[in-house]
Amino acid sequence: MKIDAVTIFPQYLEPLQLSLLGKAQSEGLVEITIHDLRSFATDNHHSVDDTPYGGGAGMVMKAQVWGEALDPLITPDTDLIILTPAGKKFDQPMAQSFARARHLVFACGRYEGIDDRVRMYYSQSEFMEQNIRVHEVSIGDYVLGGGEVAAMVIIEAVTRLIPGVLGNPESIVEESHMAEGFLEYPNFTKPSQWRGIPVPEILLSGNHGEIDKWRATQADLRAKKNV
Ligand code: 6GU
Repeated sequence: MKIDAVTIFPQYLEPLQLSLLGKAQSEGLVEITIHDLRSFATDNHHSVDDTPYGGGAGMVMKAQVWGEALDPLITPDTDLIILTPAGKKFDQPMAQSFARARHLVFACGRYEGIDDRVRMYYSQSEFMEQNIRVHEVSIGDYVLGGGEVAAMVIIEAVTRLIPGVLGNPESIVEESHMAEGFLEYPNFTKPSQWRGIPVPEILLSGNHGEIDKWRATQADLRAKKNV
């Protein structure tokens, strides 16, 4: 999978080169490229934002700059992901769907967001006909300073679903069975007593039928408690 991310803070996305993703990149499973939006600004001050039409607080990121940055990245069969708190809520089924993509482009907005004509432009039929899809995505009901951290969340959730990226594909199969709701049962490892607290006896029984039932009940209780 190819991933491009466009941001005014390229250093913010540097952790993507570490750990699991660093390894996946050196193995050629994923290729992540970070782009500095400001390098596409053409005016003397390299400005990327301006005041909103209609007035109001904050600044809006300029369509021209985004267009220059995105045009070379948006090729046939690409999913453009615009990060915005107003987007569709990211979840595990969305991660599974993005994990099947060939090419993801992340547009990390700052300030009050990106001029909406960027979304409108790349949503036009000529792009649709080239299998270019535009998604506005949020990672939850709270407001971040920008889309960078949200892009990292999505990239981590998506890339670990790509075959070969995660060491243990069994845990992925288990997760996809839980795709809806997605809350796990509690886990324990040795020792069987820790600070006076024992591991639930059923887990030591070796009765896998009963263990599966107990785990399903526990996952259910957890899901209800966290609503
Ligand atoms: Cl994608 N962006 C911003 N700025 N805030 C958010 C978000 C995205 N998702 C949740 N909050």
